[in-house]
Order: sequence, then C-alpha cells, then structure tokens
Amino acid sequence: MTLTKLSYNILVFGGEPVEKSIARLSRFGYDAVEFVGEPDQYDFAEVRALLKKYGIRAGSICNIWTKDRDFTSADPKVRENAIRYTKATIDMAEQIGADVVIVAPTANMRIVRELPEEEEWKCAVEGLQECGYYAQPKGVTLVIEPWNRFETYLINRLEQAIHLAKAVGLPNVKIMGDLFHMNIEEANIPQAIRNAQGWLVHMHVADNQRDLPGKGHLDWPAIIQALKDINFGGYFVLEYIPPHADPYFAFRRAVDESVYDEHARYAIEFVRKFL
Ligand code: LER
Ligand code: MN
Repeated sequence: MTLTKLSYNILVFGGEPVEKSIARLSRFGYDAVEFVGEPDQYDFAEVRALLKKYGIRAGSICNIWTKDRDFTSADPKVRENAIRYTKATIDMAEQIGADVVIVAPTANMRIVRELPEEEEWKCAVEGLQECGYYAQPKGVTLVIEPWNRFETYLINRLEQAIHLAKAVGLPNVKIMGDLFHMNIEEANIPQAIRNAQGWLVHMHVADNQRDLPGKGHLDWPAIIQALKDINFGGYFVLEYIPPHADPYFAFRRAVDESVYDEHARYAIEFVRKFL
C-alpha cells in the first residue's frame, strides 16, 4: 500500500468555490482531489490551472446518482441518461486529468427493483460496458461502488460488485470499497478486502457512523493491514458525510470553513499514523 494517493472527496465541502477545496487539500498535504460528478458545475480549464497552482492532482470523480441517472431503471430514457451522464463524467476526468470515475448500477436510495432480474442485469452489464469502452482510450478506470441496503438493493457487498465487474469483462472496470457501507454489509471487513484482491482499486474512508476515521469503532489496524496484504495501490479517499438520511445532503449544507479545515487536517494525521 502506498501513501502517494491520499485523497478527499470534496462533495463534503458543501459546494464551496472549488479553489477553496483544492487549496485546503494541498495545504494539509493530500496528494489528490476527488471531485463531484457534476461536469456542468466546473470550468475544466480553471480546475486544471488551480491544480497546477496548488501542486495537487486530480484523482477521481464521485458520480452523483440522482433518480434520472439510473442504469437499471424501468424507464429507457433514464437508462440512456445514466450512460450519457457517465460519459460526460469520463470526459470531465480526461479534461482535468483524473483516472478514476465511480459508478453504481442504480440511482442512490432506490431500494426497489423495477425490471425483471435478468433484464436488469443485462441493462447494468451493457450500460457499464458501453461506458467502459468509452473510458478506455481516455485512460479512465470505472470503479463500481457497493452501497448499503438503505441506499440500493442491488450491489451491497464487494463480492457482488466483483460479480458485476466480471460480467462487464473490461480491464478498466473494477470495484471500490466504502468502509461505511462495508461496516453495514460485510461479515468481516478485512476478509472482504482480502477476497477482493485484484479487483479492489479505490477506497472511501470513514468510520462506522460515517464520521472521520478514528471517531468510531472500526478496527483501523486490521483494515489497513488487509489493504497492505493485497498491495492496495489505489486512491485512499476520505469521505466524511454528516449524519443525515440523504448522503448528498453534504453537498448542500454549508458550515464554517474552519470546520472543513479541521476535518482535513485531522483525517490526514490519523491516516498517516498507520501508513
Ligand atoms: C458515495 O460515495 C456514497 O458512498 C453513497 O453513499 C452516496 O453516493
Ligand atoms: Mn462512498
């Protein structure tokens, strides 16, 4: 496991001007930035210039899976929109120099199946294949993110994400783990990480209740050891999300900037103790 890909999802900085987020992460020693998957909200040339100015790189893009962006919706227009949207975020990745885009096969918080199981699976596989092919020449890897059962019914555990990635069958379609979701859905987090060797290339990092690492009861030495054992080399992305039923609420809320500073400082100090 390397220390060269420590990153932070700026979704949690409440939609402040992007320069503030980039400057903050650079100031506290992060290597990369995880951007919000809303291509229309960024000026790519400005982002490139800011990354250069603050000496930090773009790592990944956290796509936002609203109701109208859903690979397995019963509505073909919504399915097409998920593909169109994902391609736009892949373009964004290429434009700002990020090499990872996070994907999910259902809208966030859709917990009821809409299509017959076989058809749904076909839509998920074919939709991700189309996006995966599109991402290949741009040097972008798609990572499937499992969410807990209250945010999706379809892919809740790493092994299910691997099953889907295998069905997609492209070298640039892999999986990620989010420790908050894993704490709810995996029987044994370190074992799930070890079982995902070769597929697990990206992490979202929070404690059991989605607070900063070290503020809850996850077994950090065991988790970090498992990542070291599989030689994890992907982005290790802090994703602190405030306690709210809608995870995207973090993007809409605004708190005093000193709170964001304190979070970013605390998180990197905590993580560095283990690496
Ligand atoms: C995002 O990374 C996430 O973990 C979800 O809960 C919401 O998209
Ligand atoms: Mn996540």
